[in-house]
Amino acid sequence: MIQPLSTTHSADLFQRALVHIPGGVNSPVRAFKGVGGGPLFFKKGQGAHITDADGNRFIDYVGAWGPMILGHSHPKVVSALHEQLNDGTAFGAPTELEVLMAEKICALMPSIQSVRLVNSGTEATMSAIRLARGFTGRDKVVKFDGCYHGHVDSLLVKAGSGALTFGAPDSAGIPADTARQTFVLPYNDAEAAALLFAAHGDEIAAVIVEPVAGNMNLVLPAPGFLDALRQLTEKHGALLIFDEVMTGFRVALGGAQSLYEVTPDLTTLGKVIGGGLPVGAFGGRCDVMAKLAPEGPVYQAGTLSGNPLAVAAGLVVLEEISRPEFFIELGGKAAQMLHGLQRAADSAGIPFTTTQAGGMFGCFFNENRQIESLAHVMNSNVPRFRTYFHLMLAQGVYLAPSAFEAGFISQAHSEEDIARTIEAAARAFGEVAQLAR
Ligand code: HOZ
Repeated sequence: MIQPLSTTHSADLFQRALVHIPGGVNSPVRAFKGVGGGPLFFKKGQGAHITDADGNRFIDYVGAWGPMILGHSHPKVVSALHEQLNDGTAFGAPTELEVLMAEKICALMPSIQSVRLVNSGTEATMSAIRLARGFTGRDKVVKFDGCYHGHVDSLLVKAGSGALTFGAPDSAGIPADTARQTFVLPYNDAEAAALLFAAHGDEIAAVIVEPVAGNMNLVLPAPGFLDALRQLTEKHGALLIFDEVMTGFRVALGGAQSLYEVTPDLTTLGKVIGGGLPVGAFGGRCDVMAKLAPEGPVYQAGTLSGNPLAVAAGLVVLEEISRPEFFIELGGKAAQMLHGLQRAADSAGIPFTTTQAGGMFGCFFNENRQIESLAHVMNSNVPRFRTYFHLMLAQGVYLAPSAFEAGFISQAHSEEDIARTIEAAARAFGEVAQLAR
């Protein structure tokens, strides 16, 4: 029997947190409501490992939800931060670092000709939607169910991530009039998109999509889906926005758009480009971006936008991942681990399916080997995931505390980490199978 860890310090901190922080957390998924029990509080991250308040050490497959592609506290990131700390942390005025970051992003993602830095992925998608509306003079936006684009009013409709975890994909507090501006379609359903455009094409400002959906676990785009969105938007004068906050510089150096060879009009970014500090960005076609203030009439601003610390860290990460072999190695690590997990699940007789895009992966307790939509995801055995999650945690493997989040692997995960993860999973699947008997 796998024994639970001692987590009394985390439990105490959670009780204190509950007094002054809503739900005890600063972002809902962290609360462990998707898996039961109380959240762990962390105090240290080094490479592929994180240590909680009780001193328990875990192999980390959350990676701060994406940014930690080099692992925690990478020495080059730490030293860039030290250097920048001595030179100042914010000026509220332009810096050379921002120019370097803009040049780097545009070079690595050629669909981006012009880019603005913001402070989070939510800010990036919110601004991209406003820009698309300002550019087209239209109000309606199309999104896909199970996709999450941050907590933007018009996009928090049938959303993924925490909204899905807690079974409330439509948030309270969003005016009905705002929600009515959003059309929601099933992910990977190009036919539904064609029908919608046939009926409302001249009202639609933009289609926003996660080109690889990472907020309903990990769902890959079906062949032709992204192409169909490209053709429809082009035909009807709407913009195509790829939300690559998660996938950008994560699934491939050029993001999902380079993997699937589809060029969006606008792209939103975050996570990796800040190296673990708060950052976001949106960019794309020059003629569209030119509508932004101070050049154009669409207003957008931010005191800490292009923050020197975040940009200094992000530049180091982008430099490191530009190494030619980087994504081959990263994808190889993920594939090796998923292969091991699949074999372990198969030998325990547990229905299990995995998905992968570069350094992101998905695991489903599901009979279906072809997970293509939110409906497929929802057929997964969530109680079984919860049991598995806690059994992995007890063996020092930290997974996302929700059946509806993607996993992340880093350059720092070693052969030994992967082998230990597979061994732990084999034991966990064994116990899950026993419980099912
Ligand atoms: N929305 C993030 C996962 N898709 C979770 C962010 C957090 O809780 O830190």
